[in-house]
Amino acid sequence: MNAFIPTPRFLPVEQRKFGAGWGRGRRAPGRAGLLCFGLFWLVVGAQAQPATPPVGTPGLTADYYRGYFYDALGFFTANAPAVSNRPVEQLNFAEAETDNFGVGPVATYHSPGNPDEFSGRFQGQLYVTTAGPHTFYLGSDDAAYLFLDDNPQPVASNQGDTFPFRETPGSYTLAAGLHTLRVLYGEHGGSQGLVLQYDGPGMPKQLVPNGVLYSQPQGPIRPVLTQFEAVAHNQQVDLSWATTAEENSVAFVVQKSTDGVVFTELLRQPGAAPGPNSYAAVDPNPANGRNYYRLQQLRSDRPPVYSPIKAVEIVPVPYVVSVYPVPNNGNFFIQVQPAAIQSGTLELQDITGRRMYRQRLELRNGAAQQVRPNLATGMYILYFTTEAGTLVQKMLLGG
Ligand SMILES: [Ca+2]
Ligand SMILES: [Ca+2]
Repeated sequence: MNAFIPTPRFLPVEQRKFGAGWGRGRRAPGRAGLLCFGLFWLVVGAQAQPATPPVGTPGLTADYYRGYFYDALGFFTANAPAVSNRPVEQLNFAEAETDNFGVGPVATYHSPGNPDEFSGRFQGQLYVTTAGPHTFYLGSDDAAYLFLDDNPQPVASNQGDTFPFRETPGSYTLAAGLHTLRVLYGEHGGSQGLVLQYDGPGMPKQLVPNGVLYSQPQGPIRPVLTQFEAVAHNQQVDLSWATTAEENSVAFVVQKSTDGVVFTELLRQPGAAPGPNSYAAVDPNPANGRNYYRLQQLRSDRPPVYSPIKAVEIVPVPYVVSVYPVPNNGNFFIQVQPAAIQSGTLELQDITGRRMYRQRLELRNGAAQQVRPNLATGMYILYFTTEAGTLVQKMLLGG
């Protein structure tokens, strides 16, 4: 926790000019202008409106096949799947000796909880919220191949069937927007697993979340979440997100974490169908160091959908009290960092320890405050006390 901020606070925007809050702006088709919601500014531009494509369905679809594919990619077109178009939220089949894929008798050899010799094809589209280099981490037992954008070269692959669960990274630079994604996989014998993680601009390594996966393998769709950003600003974190479509959207919950694993609710904002919408919020009290944020969309038609996790570094500001100028004409300035310290008490004693002057100072977000004690020229002892501590120093007034 930031020791200089006494209590966490989340006040609606209108209650506190620089406090926490949330806001939403709605883009109306064909309108241009500037909308302002207190802290939150949204510039909207006129856009051509093409025929409306359907709202994307989160997750991927899986086709499961009898038999092991032995790294022959033509296996998936030469054979008919035994199970088609099964919804899969994300590729998170941790290695196990149980039937973690739920394939049952699709496996050539299966006893309850021990399937061997099956293959799988997982397809859909990946929405990239922030353009730039990404690294995909393909973990599998046995072989697996990841393809993006229908490129015949895999971004990452684990070939063969002689290794235990193995993770292979592959780098790929992606434009913002939708990209086709296909993973080909097979389990020969023993345990089996398949996990797809990634990292990218502002994103720590994480499971590819269901909020950026869409189960339609091709064709135009309207993605739900198109942007989620968390940016450090004056020891606070500015959060913003945008949607193009919001059917069945009950609420957005901003969740935060200091370890990237355990998330707690920071605030929630009702969703607003049909979209598009833009939202913004502020975390006024992030911890020093790394803070993680993600968005949970609560929906009336299905389990929650999650955004990618964004990481923000808060660099602590050292406690500094500046008293100047030296020499002075009897008046002087006090300035305090970090700016979150809002007030302090000044006392001037003469050299015998008698209190000669006392004043409470409002520090106004780090701005220098002038002090006019109107005392005789001479040496004094200055005491300045804030929530962060007490400064004691000799001070020559009017010297
Ligand atoms: Ca097995
Ligand atoms: Ca295996």
